[in-house]
Amino acid sequence: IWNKHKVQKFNTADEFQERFISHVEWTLARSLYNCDDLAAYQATSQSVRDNLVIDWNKTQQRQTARDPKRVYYLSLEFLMGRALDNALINMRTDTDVRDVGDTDETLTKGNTSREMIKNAMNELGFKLEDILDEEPDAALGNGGLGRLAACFVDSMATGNYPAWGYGLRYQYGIFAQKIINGYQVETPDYWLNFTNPWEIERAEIQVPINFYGYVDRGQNEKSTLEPSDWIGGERVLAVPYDMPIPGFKTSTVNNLRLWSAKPTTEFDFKKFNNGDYKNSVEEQQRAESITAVLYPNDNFLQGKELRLKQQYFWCAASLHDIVRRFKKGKRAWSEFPDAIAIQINDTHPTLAIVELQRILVDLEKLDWHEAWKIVTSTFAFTNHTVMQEALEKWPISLLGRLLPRHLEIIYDINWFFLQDVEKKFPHDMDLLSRVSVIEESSQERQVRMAYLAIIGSHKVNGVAELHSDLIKTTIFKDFVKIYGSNKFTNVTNGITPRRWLKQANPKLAQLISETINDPEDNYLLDMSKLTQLSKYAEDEKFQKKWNDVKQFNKQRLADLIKKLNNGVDIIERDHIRNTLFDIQVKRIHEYKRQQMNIFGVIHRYLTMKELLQSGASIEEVVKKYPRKVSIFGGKSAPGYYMAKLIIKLINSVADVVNNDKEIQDLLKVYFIPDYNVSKAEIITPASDLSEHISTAGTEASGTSNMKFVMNGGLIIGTVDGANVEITREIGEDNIFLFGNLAENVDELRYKHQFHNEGVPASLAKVLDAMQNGAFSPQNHSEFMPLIDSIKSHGDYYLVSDDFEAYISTQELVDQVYHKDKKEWLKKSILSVANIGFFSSDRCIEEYADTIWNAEPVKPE
Ligand code: 26V
Repeated sequence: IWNKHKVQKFNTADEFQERFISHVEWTLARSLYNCDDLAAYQATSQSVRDNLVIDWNKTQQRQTARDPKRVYYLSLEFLMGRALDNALINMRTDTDVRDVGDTDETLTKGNTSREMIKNAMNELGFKLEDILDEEPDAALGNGGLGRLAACFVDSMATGNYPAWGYGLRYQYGIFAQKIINGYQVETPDYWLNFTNPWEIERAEIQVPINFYGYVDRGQNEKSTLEPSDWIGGERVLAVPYDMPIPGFKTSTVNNLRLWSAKPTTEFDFKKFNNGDYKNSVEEQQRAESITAVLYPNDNFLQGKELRLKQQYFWCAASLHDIVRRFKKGKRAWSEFPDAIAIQINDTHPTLAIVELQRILVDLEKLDWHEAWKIVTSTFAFTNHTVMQEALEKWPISLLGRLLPRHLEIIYDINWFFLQDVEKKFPHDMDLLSRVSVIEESSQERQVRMAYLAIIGSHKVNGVAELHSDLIKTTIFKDFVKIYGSNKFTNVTNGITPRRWLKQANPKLAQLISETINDPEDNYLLDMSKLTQLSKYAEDEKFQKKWNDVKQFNKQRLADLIKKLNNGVDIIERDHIRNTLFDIQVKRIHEYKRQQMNIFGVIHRYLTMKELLQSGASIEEVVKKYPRKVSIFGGKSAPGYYMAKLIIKLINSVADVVNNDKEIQDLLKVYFIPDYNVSKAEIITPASDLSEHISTAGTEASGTSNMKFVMNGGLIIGTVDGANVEITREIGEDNIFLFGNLAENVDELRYKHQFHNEGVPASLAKVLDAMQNGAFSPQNHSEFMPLIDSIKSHGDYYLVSDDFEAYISTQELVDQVYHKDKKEWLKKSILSVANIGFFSSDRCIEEYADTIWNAEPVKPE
């Protein structure tokens, strides 16, 4: 009977329409006559989700049956963006796709379900593009780290790995950014407002999570190493919401499990009996605050209790889930690391290490050392930053109050670790205090989460070669001495070419598949196929097609900017073709040096003005400074004063430059408000040039650099993060590198501290103009903090050391772009041809082979 009534996928345009209408009428309880774009988006998503759920169930059954080693990717952030278009690209139908009007003879072969649905929607009176635009971004992340996790789940599904992501279902994602009078204003991102068709609530699963309370060691004073009872003081429930993650060209659909907090149905009877009904309910309601909001800091730590609560809530719920699944297999505990690999995305999930040790010792009664061996063989840790201010530390008092038993366990882990160190390096008290998990030097003792993560893992990796080398010689140097260097490794980041090429840049994807004769888009699974483009790099006909795609994408971005700019064009239509689009979009941070970029813009503006005032004609000016638009975008942490001031400066410069009649269309500046994943899909394909200009040694990898190159943009950048490997892959002729090297940064900073050498003339000119109120006529001192940070506070990010090289490299860019279009196009084509290495598929394979020891489970 079950077989007779088996649910089925829609496979044809006709079946899709039928499914769509039934969702409009049943799921949404509306009629076709009352179906706007939002409802159509929801009904389409529900329909597509139906197909995915069928494969999701099959995938999970297959994995249970074959019982392979499973991978769990723990990340506090998953910056997913929109799901529908991606699902349409990835979704598998059960039979060949039958499009609108197809006959047996014209039947479309292969996976063209996106086209089929587009046409089917058309027949129903909807435009797919408009429908897609109704979807809010799932913006459960800050920046690179969160987007990396999203690319990874895509690649893990595509590679058929039995892998789940675990995270939190924040009710509010990263704030929406408004720009008001040039200032960033944060507004809440209530993304679940119209319900989320991509999530499946598993209300039947409720994991109780405890906080506070005390440890009960029974009658006799036993050692903390013996099983102990933790009597929790506050209890909340963790409920999972699952999001299907479809792979590309495979029926594997993996799971992203996000936890949401809700009150227990237990009730404080004491309060209730005292007649305090209202308060006892209110206290329960507070449970929900745990998953209410994503912390909007990037690379910056604020030791907030609620953040630690989020971390434990999520680690405990995920570990409970993982252990429950393991126990169903009835295997010995010693086999746990053969069955499970857990990757922790930065130190945010480090409590999971402690929680597993607690489960094994306190609840499962394993011997301490036996348990610890299991724990350390299971976990691996990825570091994403060397910035001191981002390294997580938690005060002992806070951790001990919230998680009293976990603090004991941390002390014991540290005790055994330090004993091992003492054995290896006797009497080196300095070393012991340097590597201790407990930092004693600050006024309050703190737990150093990165050290705990290293000690509790069998592998530690950085995210680009330069970064992985750097952590071995700086922040984790002592641990290399203790463990040897094999424990430390590199896995260079990657990005998914499905979203960042096929979805974001359909025109380029089509040109590529035509050119390399790959109508089925297999190159998206094997990006080395792109090297076939090299032979067309100097082919004029091909260059023209390539250029046309870029023009189309620049026009698309110009349209978006016009919409955001109250319907006013920034660049005249006719000029888009010969205007260089220079883009820097990423979180606003002093280390990423958006300030250097805008100083460069000011420098260009002032020099152009000087030329004009000395009698030069527009034509003469254009020769030296061809048309250019400088586009910025990105969010600042709400409490990051300097970053917010940089945003204001960009907008103030835009005001002056864009309204300067004399300058005409030669130079424009625009700050795109509320930069997010769906905007990035429009912005990235439109760049001629993008900026990745962090102080050498500060940007661990960067991933937008890869996205821009994959879309045919050239890079101006420093010798930092993945720029180094991008250069190696695409060739140094095809990238504009400049600036000091990481190895010289310490020396330069030292120099600034003790010898005031002043700033180069080119930069002085810029800072003087700012100081004279050129961009803040109402308040001449508005931008003083930015000036002072360079002139008086040691120029920590070394803007003055790199500025002249930056300016002259920009001038080189201008010359190549405007004098030799063919040369430019050649560089662009060769860049795309050789960017294959940066597919996140390669990256996941490296993790699987060298860290997880996990194999794909292929659908038959
Ligand atoms: C750290 C913290 C500290 C506590 C408060 C909130 C918070 C939020 C995020 C972070 C993560 C900082 C590390 C990070 O995002 N690193 C970025 O990781 C990217 C992916 O590996 C990499 O491309 C970027 O270069 C790196 O900055």
